[in-house]
Amino acid sequence: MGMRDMSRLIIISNRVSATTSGGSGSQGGLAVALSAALRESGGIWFGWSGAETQKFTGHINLQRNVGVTTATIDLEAQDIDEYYNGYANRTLWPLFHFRTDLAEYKRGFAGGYERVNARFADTVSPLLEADDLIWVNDYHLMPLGRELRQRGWKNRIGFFLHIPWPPMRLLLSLPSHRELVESLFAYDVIGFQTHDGVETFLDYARGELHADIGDNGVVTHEGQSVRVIACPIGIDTADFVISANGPVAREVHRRMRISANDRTMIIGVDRLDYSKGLQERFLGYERFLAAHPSVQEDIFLLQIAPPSRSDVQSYQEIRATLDGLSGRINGEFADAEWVPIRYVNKGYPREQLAGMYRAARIGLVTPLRDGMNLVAKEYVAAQDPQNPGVLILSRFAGAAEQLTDALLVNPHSPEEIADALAGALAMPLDERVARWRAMMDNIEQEDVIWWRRKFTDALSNTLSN
Ligand code: GDG
Repeated sequence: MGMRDMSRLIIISNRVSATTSGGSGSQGGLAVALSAALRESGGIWFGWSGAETQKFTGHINLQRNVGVTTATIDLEAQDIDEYYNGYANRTLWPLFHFRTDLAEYKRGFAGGYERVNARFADTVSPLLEADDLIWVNDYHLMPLGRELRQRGWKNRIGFFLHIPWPPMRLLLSLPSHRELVESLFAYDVIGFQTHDGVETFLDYARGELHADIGDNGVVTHEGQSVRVIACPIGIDTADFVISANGPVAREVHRRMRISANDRTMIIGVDRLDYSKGLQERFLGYERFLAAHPSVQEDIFLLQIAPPSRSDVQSYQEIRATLDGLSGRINGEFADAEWVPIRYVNKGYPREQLAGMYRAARIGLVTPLRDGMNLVAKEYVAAQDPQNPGVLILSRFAGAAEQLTDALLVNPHSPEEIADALAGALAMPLDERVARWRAMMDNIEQEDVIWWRRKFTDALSNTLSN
């Protein structure tokens, strides 16, 4: 049992969150989830500081904040370019989100990815002890388990993928797909967000590697076995409910109500990323406005979209597209006292966000592909149980496997989004409460602590490679 056998937990991810108290700024889902997970368990969180150094030295910056020890390294400009902006965010991210049109395949990127994974293994090794449980996170670090094995580590090492696993035929377009997938067999456990992720991985293991698929998700390839599990990430639900009822959230809620002027608010909150379906969301909302002239001025959409990965061209392009589209829709429908879309390119502290979720009658979450999507869960957790709002959720978010009582839509269809908006606005209180309760049951049970336990239990219960 993970925590009970007193093994230290070592979490390794690309970035280590600066604040581990969930305090401020716009932390990504991974950061929020891992700080909550580490708070109870002790151990170390290792990763890149986010800073650039002239020459890579492997110097480790150790810090203790709020019960969590973090260990960070700085990377060189070329590392950041090839590993982070390159292979991670211009090759793997688009490919794993089914965007082969945006994926760039450059040997320099692949080389930088290998180099930085080796650097991670070299620098984390002195911090490791023989019975640590090692938990590697996300697509930036897939070969890290193999690198650690090559340095002699016999620990139990697990890998969790936060993003979708792509269908075999898409993955085949990656020049080094086989080497990348084979490197995963260095792990003892691989966790995916969804059953769909597990099945898609097994398709590749069967179809391309001719691996042996045994009981209990154990896959064997060339003498190496790895256990594959579905382990959906959750939020720190109790903490989020407290935030949503706290003084900051209440004040934001009150101010939002005044500024809404009795209008019904729809909310979207996403990193500015092409996978989040923002363009399709705006078009679906536009379709709704055009089809329902009489309710137009009774509603508005607040879209919060803090920019991310702005060094990558496709992110500059999606930003320009959304600037144009929101401007066009606002120009077309607005009048002197109302704009249909409040489009905001900045982040808010978590407590304020909780108040905004609560002030919104509809949560509109329409990614084209998403590993999980924590915003959907946060929106539900923030609602007033007596008068909850409605979640509209993409079928292609991992969260749709659990939140089956959301209004599920195909985000590619503006008509489906428009219909769901009409259905949500008309939904009677008893149906809203029933759907919310069913979703909240799941979000309470399968929270971030459940996720951590499920993964670390699976890892500590395997025999090491
Ligand atoms: C990846 C996977 C998976 C956003 N704006 C603000 C803000 N946020 C927070 C949200 C939420 C997080 O960022 C975003 O998490 P998501 O899950 O929605 O999406 P990704 O960043 O793409 O995360 C995803 C996740 O990893 C975890 O496994 O679910 O599928 O893509 O927590 O609240 N937070 C604050 N201000 C903002 O303006 N404070």
